[in-house]
Amino acid sequence: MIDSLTIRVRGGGGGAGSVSFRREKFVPRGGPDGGDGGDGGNVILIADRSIRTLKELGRKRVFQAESGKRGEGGKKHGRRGADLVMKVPLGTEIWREAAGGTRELIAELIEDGGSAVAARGGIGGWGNARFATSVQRAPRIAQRGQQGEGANLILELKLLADVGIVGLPNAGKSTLLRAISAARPKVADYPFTTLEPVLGVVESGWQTFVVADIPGLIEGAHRGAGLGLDFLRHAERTKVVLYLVDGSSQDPLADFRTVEAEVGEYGHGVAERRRLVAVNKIDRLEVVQRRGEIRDRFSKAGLDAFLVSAASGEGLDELVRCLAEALPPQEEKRPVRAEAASVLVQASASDLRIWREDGAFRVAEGRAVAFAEMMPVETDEGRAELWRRFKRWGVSGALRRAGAKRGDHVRLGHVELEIEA
Ligand SMILES: Nc1nc2c(ncn2[C@@H]2O[C@H](COP(=O)(O)OP(=O)(O)OP(=O)(O)O)[C@@H](O)[C@H]2O)c(=O)[nH]1
Ligand SMILES: [Mg+2]
Repeated sequence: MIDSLTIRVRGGGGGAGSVSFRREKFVPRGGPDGGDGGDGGNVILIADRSIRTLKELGRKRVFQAESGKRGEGGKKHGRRGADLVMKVPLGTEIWREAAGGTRELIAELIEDGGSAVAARGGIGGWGNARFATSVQRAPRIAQRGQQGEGANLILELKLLADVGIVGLPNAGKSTLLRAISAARPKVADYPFTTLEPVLGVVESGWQTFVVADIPGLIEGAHRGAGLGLDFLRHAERTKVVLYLVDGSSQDPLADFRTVEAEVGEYGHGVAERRRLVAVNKIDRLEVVQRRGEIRDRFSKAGLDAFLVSAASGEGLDELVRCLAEALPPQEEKRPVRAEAASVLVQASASDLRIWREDGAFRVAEGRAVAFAEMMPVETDEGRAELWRRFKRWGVSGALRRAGAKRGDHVRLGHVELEIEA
């Protein structure tokens, strides 16, 4: 069974750089001292063994990391935005929605503590202190912060069961799973209705766990009778085994012993799992009269049996609560904010590409695009500074070689400029 969830993630925006000048006595305007904006936080997914299903992420579907703070005067840099850390179950696959309805696998978190950056925060903008030169001593420009990366993610998890329901055919295992989860295994009044294990997610208060409805097993199953015992491998990794017996059978305790013996024959530690016993179908008339007697027989055998009806729902709340309690404790599971700053990879300058795009020249190169998007290109000073850097970085030369001349338009990310000189 696959648990799946579609969410929107966005890294925090970078903080804006500051325009500020030193204030000194008798100096009307000191040198530029505007600090840089802080980088935005990343959205990070981390695998945590205390989380069992994607349901535990809650109903929220949009996850945004904190933005970086603005730079300030006195060359004070803005604080970095906090990462938004989401805990997901072990085994979660992270897919990113791509153009044209396709999707790509970003990461598969298999180990406890393994993590992936789902969306990077934007870089903080430079303050005006960075733009001071011997020629321009009082720059009045600062960059805005870069936008955080955004993505639609599909999280997928192949579920592992926490609880396995075992019992004779027709005991009502599938009916029980239908009653306590949204799973819809087939139910019918004949043995071996269920041929493959079916998983359902059960919620009990703040706890969520996965229950497997396992096909019925009969005496001699370890020798291959009925469907055999192979499917008990699905119970090998469960933490609790629920033995379900039909209260309307001749001898419910003997039925339990039969199943117990088969589970013992199977081995692989399943018999050593924590176990709970439930007697089902207590709504049936013949069982109503025998309730006390059935309970006594089980308790004389040292078994504290739950009396339930998967059909009417009687006793199920308590059974589910006790199953949840029998599971190892789950820790805090909501997305948390972590102050731990992870290093942001700055775009490298090595991958400059230029091509024609309906009359304009499109420049693709991480640093140049980020720089242009963050510069105040609506001001003369901002544009002049941009072209000065582009000359130094070889972007202007590359444009010339690509055939771009004065008056031509150049596009970088969502910015469009005209070549002015
Ligand atoms: N009266 C009554 N009937 C029930 C109850 N639970 C299950 N049944 C009936 O018992 C029959 C068998 O139920 P299933 O849930 O298919 O039993 P199962 O244990 O999954 O059986 P297999 O898949 O064959 O192993 C069906 O006719 C159910 O309607 C109950 O609590 N009360
Ligand atoms: Mg069944």
